[in-house]
Amino acid sequence: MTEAYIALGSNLGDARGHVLAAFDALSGLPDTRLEARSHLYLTPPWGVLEQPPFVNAAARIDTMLPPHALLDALLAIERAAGRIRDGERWGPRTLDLDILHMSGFALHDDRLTLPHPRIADRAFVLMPLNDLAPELELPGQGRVAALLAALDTSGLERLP
Ligand code: A4P
Ligand code: MG
Repeated sequence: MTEAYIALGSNLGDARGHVLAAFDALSGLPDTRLEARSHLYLTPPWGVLEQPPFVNAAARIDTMLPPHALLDALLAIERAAGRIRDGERWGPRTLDLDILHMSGFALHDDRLTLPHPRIADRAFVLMPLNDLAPELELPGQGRVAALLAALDTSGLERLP
């Protein structure tokens, strides 16, 4: 089994509902166990500012799936949630599932980069990840709690 961390995000339609449904979809993946889910956070848009706020969260799974098979499974969950890719980078989406880290894997090809290369500048990723793994050392980036401490988190709101 490989331990993996997944980032969940949505800012279209019932964003909270999309994220909660995505936790269920993760727990239904083959050869995979959903081990933990973070709190949900309401977060200001990052990158493209003219879009609705996001609901973000993180999950820890144990999986037998190799990285690219896990990516394919996550893309299928996104499609099932009605995700349409119109080519706009960082634009609004019903559901975004990114692999943040898979224990023991460092790789970079045209489909997948592990660990996810943009964790360190994103409070909306680090805040929920810190719920699950403050001591996690992300190869090449640093320890989760320390990365989070370096960012402004004033705009993030933990949802009940
Ligand atoms: N890909 C490569 N590495 C990975 C990985 N580790 N995990 C490839 C998942 N996918 C990976 O993804 C495009 C392709 O990246 C995938 O098909 C896969 O082959 P995408 O999600 O469509 O990418 P994108 O959105 O166009 O760009 P990017 O940089 O991945 O954007 P993000 O990171 O998805 O950011 N603000 C807030 N507050 N909360 C958010 O959740 N999200 C975004 C989108 C922008 N602003 C946000 C949020
Ligand atoms: Mg993505």
